[in-house]
Amino acid sequence: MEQTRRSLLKLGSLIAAGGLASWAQAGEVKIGFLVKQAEEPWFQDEWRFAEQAAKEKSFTLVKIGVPNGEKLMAAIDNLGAQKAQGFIVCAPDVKLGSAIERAAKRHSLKVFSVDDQLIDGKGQVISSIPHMGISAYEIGKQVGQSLLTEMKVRGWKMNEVGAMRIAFDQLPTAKERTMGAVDALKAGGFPVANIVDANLVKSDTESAYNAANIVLTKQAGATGLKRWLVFGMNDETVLGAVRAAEGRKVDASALIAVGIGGSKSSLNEFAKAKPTGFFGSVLISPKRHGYETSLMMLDWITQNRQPPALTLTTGVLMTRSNQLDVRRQFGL
Ligand code: FCA
Repeated sequence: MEQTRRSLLKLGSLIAAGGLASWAQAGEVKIGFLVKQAEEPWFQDEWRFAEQAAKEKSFTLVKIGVPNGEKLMAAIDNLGAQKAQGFIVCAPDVKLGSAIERAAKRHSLKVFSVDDQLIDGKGQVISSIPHMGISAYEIGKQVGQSLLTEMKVRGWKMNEVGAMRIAFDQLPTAKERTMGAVDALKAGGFPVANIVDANLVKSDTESAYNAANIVLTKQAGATGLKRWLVFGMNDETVLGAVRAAEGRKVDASALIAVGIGGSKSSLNEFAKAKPTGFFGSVLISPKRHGYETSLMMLDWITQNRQPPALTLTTGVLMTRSNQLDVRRQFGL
C-alpha cells in the first residue's frame, strides 16, 4: 500500500515536471543544423559536436550547408517536408531573420540561431528567436590586449607599427569583435592614425588576402610602416592577411596576427615547423555551439523548455606554446 502511494506520488511529480507530458520522444526527433559556410573548420566542428549529441540522445540530425538565401529557404522547406521539429541556424545573411522566422512558423519548426544573431527589416535583433553566440566585443578586446602584450614583449615602438583591422561590418558580430580589439589598442595608447581597415567583400581567406594586399600596397607608399598587427572576425580572414604580408616579404618576426576561433585553420598554422606571423587565436567553443545548442533544441522539442533568449560564450587566448592546455580546458 505504502509502495503504491509512493509510486503514485512519484507519478504525480513526474507529470508536474512535464516528464510524462513530453511532446515527442528523442527517438522521433529530427533537428536541422544549417550553417552558412560548411567548408570552414569552425562549422565542421560545430556539426561534429552536434552529431555527438545526436548519437548520445538518439535523435536525427540533418546537416545542411546554406551558402545563400535561396539555399537556406529551400533547406527550411525541406526540413518541413521531412517532418523535422526544429532547426539551429547560422544564416548566410543575418537580415534574413524575419523570412527565417516566417518560414519556420509555416512549417511549425522551432528555430534557434547560433553564432550570428538574426535581425529584422529594421535592423533590430529578433529576440523571439533564442540565440547562442560569442561575447563578441569582450573577445575582441582580448585580441587587442594580446596584440599589445606581444608587441611589448618584442619591444616594438607603437608609433612605428601599423594595425590592420580586417573589417566585415555588415555582420554585427564581426564589427563588435574587431571594434573590441580597436578599443583595447586605443586604451593601451596605440596611435589611432596607425589603425587601418581592410574591407572584406566576403568573409573568407581569399577575400581577406585581397583586402590586405590593397592596404599593404597603399601603406608601403604612404607611411612606410614595416611592422604590423593584424586582427579580424575569425582565423580564416586573419590568415588571408598573413598570407598577403608573406607575399609582400614582410618577415614573420615583423607581424603579430591574432585570430578568433582556434579550430583546424589555426592548429595547422601552429603545426608548421617555422612560426609564421600568426601568433595566436582566441579559442572559442564549437562544443558549446554545436553540442549544447542541439541539446537545448532537443529539450525544447521534447520538454517544451525554450532555450534562454541569449547565451554568450567566452574565449581564451591560444598560442603555439599553450595550445594543448587551452584546448583541454575547453574539452576539445
Ligand atoms: C561567425 C563567423 C565564424 C565563427 C562564428 C563563431 O559565424 O563567421 O567564423 O567565428 O561566428
